[in-house]
Amino acid sequence: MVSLTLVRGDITEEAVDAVVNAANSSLLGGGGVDGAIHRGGGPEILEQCRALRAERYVDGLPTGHAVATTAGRLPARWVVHTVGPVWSRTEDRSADLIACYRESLRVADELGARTVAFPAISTGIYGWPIDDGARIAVGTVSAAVTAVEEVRFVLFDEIAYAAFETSLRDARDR
Ligand code: AR6
Repeated sequence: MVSLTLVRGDITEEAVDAVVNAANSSLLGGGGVDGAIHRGGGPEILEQCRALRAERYVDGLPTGHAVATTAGRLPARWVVHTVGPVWSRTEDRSADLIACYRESLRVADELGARTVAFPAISTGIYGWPIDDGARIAVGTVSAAVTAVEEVRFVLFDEIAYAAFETSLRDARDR
């Protein structure tokens, strides 16, 4: 069973096998986690993203899918880019958010990664409420069938950290 841990901090500093990027479908960078990963990892990540766009994802990486590149100068070995759904008040897009966690772990398995760091996908610029985002993240990763041994959720602020702590407690009590 995969062990789940919580860390408060910046995901680009995690020395894990794979860090997951909350990307957008262009794969060409952005703000939040995406901006930090490209800034910290350097141009090699963007080069591989451009190649993926040219060869495999001409129309962009679809929401809920995941793909790996080098981690460039980051302490991790790989970056797994996934595209979270934009929060909608009128439409339930949680299947896409679940898919992000599952697909990222599937790609991590293909790479042979044993330790993976996730941000709280979609809960920043994409507006997903943090309590629900945390519940989906913890529920999906705890139920995953994977060779990954440790998943570290790296939370940027106290509110996100507290939301993940609550979800983890609820999952353990169940
Ligand atoms: N380390 C860990 N967590 C972080 C970091 C960091 N360095 N920076 C932000 N967070 P976001 P999204 C938290 O906006 O909502 C980009 O422009 C943040 O507080 O990075 O999936 C992409 O290109 C929040 O809780 O991702 C897309 O266009 C969580 O990470 C779009 O944003 C996710 O916030 C994706 O939006």
